Amino acid sequence: MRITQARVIVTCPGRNFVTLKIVTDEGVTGVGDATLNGRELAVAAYLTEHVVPALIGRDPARIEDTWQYLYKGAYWRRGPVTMSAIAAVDTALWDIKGKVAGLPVYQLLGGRSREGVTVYGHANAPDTESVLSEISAYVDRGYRAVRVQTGIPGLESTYGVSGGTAFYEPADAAVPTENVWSTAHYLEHVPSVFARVREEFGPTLKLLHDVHHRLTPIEAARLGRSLEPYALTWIEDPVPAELPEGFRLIRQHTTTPIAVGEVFNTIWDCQQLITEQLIDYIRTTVVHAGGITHLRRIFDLAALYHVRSGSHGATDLSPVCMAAALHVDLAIPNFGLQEYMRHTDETDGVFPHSYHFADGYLHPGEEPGLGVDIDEELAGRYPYRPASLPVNRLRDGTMHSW
Ligand code: CS2
Ligand code: MG
Repeated sequence: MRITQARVIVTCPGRNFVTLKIVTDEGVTGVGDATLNGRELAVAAYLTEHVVPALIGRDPARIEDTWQYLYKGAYWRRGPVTMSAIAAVDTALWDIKGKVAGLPVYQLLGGRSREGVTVYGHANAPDTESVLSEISAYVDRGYRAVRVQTGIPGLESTYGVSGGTAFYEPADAAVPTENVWSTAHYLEHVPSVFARVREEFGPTLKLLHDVHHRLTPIEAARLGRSLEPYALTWIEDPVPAELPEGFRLIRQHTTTPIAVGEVFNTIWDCQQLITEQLIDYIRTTVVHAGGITHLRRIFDLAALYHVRSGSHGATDLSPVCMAAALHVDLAIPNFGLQEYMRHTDETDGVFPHSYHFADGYLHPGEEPGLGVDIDEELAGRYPYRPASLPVNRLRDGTMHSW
């Protein structure tokens, strides 16, 4: 079998997605997600100009060799653009391998290690009282874990709180929207949210919270300690993750578990955090961390250090990524949680898939391969629309992490 074509498909069914479709001379095709929120065309160009020409004529069965070729052969290694492009190729080749074998990909990864993939949804609302009904809606749908984000009194907007729609999409303008942030207002408010949520829902519902890179280590230590009475499953991205040593300071002060990794692209990005046990969950995902092949390496390293998976699964990761993630989630021994921000009907129409939600679990389905595809005719009806993630400033205008 040989690769004869690889199409880079950019579509915007409500938000932008980049998909790679690899075609072989025996008619078997595979798909991979290459979406990088706000930088979609950079990955599309990298694929079109620097990857696709080298794929034509290759044996699609050689997944590892192709990964090594694209990684070591690039010279300029790592980074979100390069690794998202490699991820798309890798994911599509696993899709093809499953179809050729007549097996769902999770069977190629060692088979089922659990009955289903426990997912968490996003409850978000402008204030504490209104977030309670959002949480109830997830509990009523059978979710066992819920991420909780609310507005911050005194701030016009904050991360994770949508304008009243169920689908939170932060890339809301071609030129970045400017948000304003106050750590003092945030640290003052968040503990009261979880005190109220625990009062309403009791001690066992898994609760998560995304700090979204906005604190210093000592501020994160204060937040973690203030949330200890509410036993969160994790606080996520407490600080910008460029300084692994900073997490030692957080660990010295609090037992609140930490989840990090959605912005990481390789095992080297998270190696120190894992081997020093500075985190409890690693959130790397198929589309941004080099595909199924590399993600398994990260999770295998994590398993040696009691670190569990908690893969990113926002709406800006396409159903192709979600499908691939579920096959990995089902098979690995150290699965923790899978984020699942449901896509819109428009998006689901472009990406028909076999994964489905039942009794609090997502199931990838039993179709050979990944169980997902792209309807290229329908995708063609949704042209790309420039959209950037916001930027964040402090009240005095100082640039801050968004
Ligand atoms: C967030 C994301 O889902 C999460 O945990 O961090 O919504 C993130 O902000 C977006 O994926 C960025 O595109
Ligand atoms: Mg996050």
